[in-house]
Amino acid sequence: MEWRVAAIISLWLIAGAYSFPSVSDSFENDLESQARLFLAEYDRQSSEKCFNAANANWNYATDIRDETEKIKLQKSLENSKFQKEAWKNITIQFKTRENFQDPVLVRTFKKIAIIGTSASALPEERLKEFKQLQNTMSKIYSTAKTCAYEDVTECNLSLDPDLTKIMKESRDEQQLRHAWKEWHDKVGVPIRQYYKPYVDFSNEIAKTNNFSDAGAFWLREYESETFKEEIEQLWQTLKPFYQQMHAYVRAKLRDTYGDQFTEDGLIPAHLLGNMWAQSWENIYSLVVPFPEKTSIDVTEQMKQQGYTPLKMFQVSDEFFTSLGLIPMPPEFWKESLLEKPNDREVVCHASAWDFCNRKDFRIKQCTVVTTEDLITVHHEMGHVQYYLQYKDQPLIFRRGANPGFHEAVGDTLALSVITPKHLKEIGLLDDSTPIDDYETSINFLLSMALEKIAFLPFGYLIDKYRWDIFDGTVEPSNYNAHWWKLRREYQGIKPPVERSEENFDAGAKYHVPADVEYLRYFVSKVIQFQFHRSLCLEAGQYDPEDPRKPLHNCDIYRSKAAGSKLAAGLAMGSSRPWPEAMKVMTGQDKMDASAIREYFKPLEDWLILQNAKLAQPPGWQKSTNDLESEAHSYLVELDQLSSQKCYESSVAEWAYATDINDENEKVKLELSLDSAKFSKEISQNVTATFPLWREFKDPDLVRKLKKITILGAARLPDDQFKKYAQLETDMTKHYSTTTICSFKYKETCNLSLEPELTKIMRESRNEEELRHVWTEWHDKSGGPIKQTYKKFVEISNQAAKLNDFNDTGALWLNSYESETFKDDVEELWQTLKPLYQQIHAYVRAKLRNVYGDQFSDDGLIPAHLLDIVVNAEELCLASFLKFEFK
Ligand code: KAW
Ligand code: ZN
Repeated sequence: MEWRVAAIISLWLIAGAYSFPSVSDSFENDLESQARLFLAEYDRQSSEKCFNAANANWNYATDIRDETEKIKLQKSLENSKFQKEAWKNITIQFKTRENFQDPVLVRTFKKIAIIGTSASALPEERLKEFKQLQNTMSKIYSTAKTCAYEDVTECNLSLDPDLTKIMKESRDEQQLRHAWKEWHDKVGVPIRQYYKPYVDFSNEIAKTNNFSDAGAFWLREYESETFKEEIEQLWQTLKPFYQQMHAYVRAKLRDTYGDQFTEDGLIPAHLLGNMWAQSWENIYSLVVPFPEKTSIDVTEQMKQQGYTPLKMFQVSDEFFTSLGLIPMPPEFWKESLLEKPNDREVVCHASAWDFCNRKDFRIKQCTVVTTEDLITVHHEMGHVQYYLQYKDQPLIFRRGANPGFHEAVGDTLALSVITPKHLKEIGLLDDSTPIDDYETSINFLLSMALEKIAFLPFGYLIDKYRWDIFDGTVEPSNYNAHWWKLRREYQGIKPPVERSEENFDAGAKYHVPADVEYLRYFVSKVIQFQFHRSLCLEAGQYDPEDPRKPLHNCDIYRSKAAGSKLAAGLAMGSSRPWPEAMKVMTGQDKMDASAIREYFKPLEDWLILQNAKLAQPPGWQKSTNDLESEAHSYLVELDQLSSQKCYESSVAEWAYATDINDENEKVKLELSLDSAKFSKEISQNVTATFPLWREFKDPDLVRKLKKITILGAARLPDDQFKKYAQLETDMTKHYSTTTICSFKYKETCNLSLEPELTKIMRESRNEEELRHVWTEWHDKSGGPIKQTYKKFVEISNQAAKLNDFNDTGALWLNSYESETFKDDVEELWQTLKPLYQQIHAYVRAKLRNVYGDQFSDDGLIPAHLLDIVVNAEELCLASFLKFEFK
């Protein structure tokens, strides 16, 4: 093989500043082995660029200055430029790469191609602009200072540790409110102006990579077309539990802060022990179920025992190695930054670093000696363990199986570390403390749920929010409103002070200005329990059949079996799609909430009971705004459905009106009953879903809803409505089918109103004939329906009353939407009456000429002389029966 390599290397393709082996013609038939050589060289050069960029980035993040920022930018651009050249080379040399036999090669190229394009998507100048923009936002976040509550002229408080400590420890509502507002105003507001340009840049890059927007670009890392739906499904499964937690915590907070804060069921965001209300373990002492029993807050113990940040990392390292995992290398201990320095600005948000040389791995964390940070230490150590496990993979596969995996490693181990059993073992809980009773378990599980379950909606909504922004669903003018819409809807929390579109509260969370995808933490929270369950089974620490070995008590400490199972999955890096790595670690190839549910089962049961006892209904009110937009969408959907129904009934009515027969009548009646049921259902739906619709701000919406809720006869109970419709049909049918006998030919008895009688009324001047026709018609058409009509009036008044009207007349008048309509019509009549009387007098005089004066002695004109047989009853009924939705 040696000569081949030599041949290729001698044929370097010089492209731009970087050189890659080029494809020689003579090797055309062996493109795949050339691809391998190419990749080896790519890996070497790429690692070097990656190292330089990481190094410069580290120097900046641990010492924020203009000088370090400049170098960081420069090295990052150099790396991008390199990736761009690599990508160009690939597209030229390996056009057929998707058809390679070796699936590893195909996967490798697919990954390089995406990374390469992302770097090269923008021209160098624009890329620089984008990176500067990202840096500007992150710097605002990392260097922000706020003013103290006690002394507003003291303005050097940082997030870490000052504000974090206040949010965690203070129980003074005013002070918490102040800290919350300071942080959100000092960080969110200045970041806001950069966010829209950032969104545009991100989308542009995504589009050049053939993704619809930056949200879709992020989701690619999960390699599943249905990932979003799977996440939603998981959330729906876990939501009831979250709502129970929420209800319980809310009730407890009322004991501390009074009920005035939570009347609407929402919890103000500043009372949950955390700046973002993302996890709630810091208010454990306010919500502890059994205060007299053991709790696992070991902060005091750690302090008493003289724990330092370094010691916390050593304890963590010892846990990892007890499983047979890889110890942190000497470079780690030498170069990591484990405490906040006080002589310079640093990026305090914790992170774990891979310097791409298989040697340097570091953590940067402004560690404080608390239980919370002990967990974070394990979290960060998990990242480094992953790095160490996959360090022998090619660079392109040195990533998590998916981003959620990377976040889950340390947390999985921490699930063992934090058990009371383990804390005893490492001397952080007094050996004599009883821990095996029910109350202690509930205390423990609640403290875990405050961290894990409370986090879920937050872990989901941050990216839901950004997906909505990236795909254009949310405009810049709605950035903050949308943030709070989701915070309210998913977390059931609200801002402690008034917010507006000046603010950009999402920007006050690290990952938003730092451009870090966040769904990974939601994924991690679910899969870490799957990992835990599998490792616990492996360690023999958990037995689903044995109540003495519940999942939440499991500690995998010192289990080499568990360690090697974990390592096997981690060592794969991203060389295979994540379900395969998951299969190796858990035997499952899907995300699944059953492990997390099982872990917390005793607590969930306890909470349901407790909330019932405390009469705490889980859930919270939605805001009028949210409800209004829901109502809008509902109406759009309804419009389609109703149009369809309306069409069907019209067809049936038409068929009947143009061919009165029993079959058509039956169909018409059925459809009208169906329509009535439908209207009733909708109306009930509206009042149930939007009980306060009358208070909506959009008048058009209120008008539509009002029309929907007035139902007319449809509001009658089904059997009554059937009767009503039958009466109405009987009457109109009788009217339409009445015939009378002829005046001249007594045996001819099939004269209909139209055309025969109408013609006679119009054309005949024979008073006797006219009188015959008039009398016959009225007797035959009107007479027999008198009883029916009486019933009809009763039932129709009953319907009117069900609609809150006095009678059918009032219901009819309602469609004129005027309180004074009756009076207005009366006034019109009074105005027109003199004219009518003039015409009346004139016509009467003329009719006397035709029929003689004896008919109008009293000034009245006999009705049969006026061609007015047709009345409007039919029309009235038709319009009365119509249901309008719009
Ligand atoms: C959390 C996680 C575990 C335990 C408790 C927790 N509480 C809250 C979280 C979620 C989240 C948060 O604080 O909101 N946690 C973090 O951000 C920890 C920091 C990190 O380790 O996840 C870090 C974030 C980061 C990403 C990219 C650039 C800079 C910082 N992620 C990494 O260091 C990392 C390392 C390897 C691969 C992927 C990410
Ligand atoms: Zn992390």
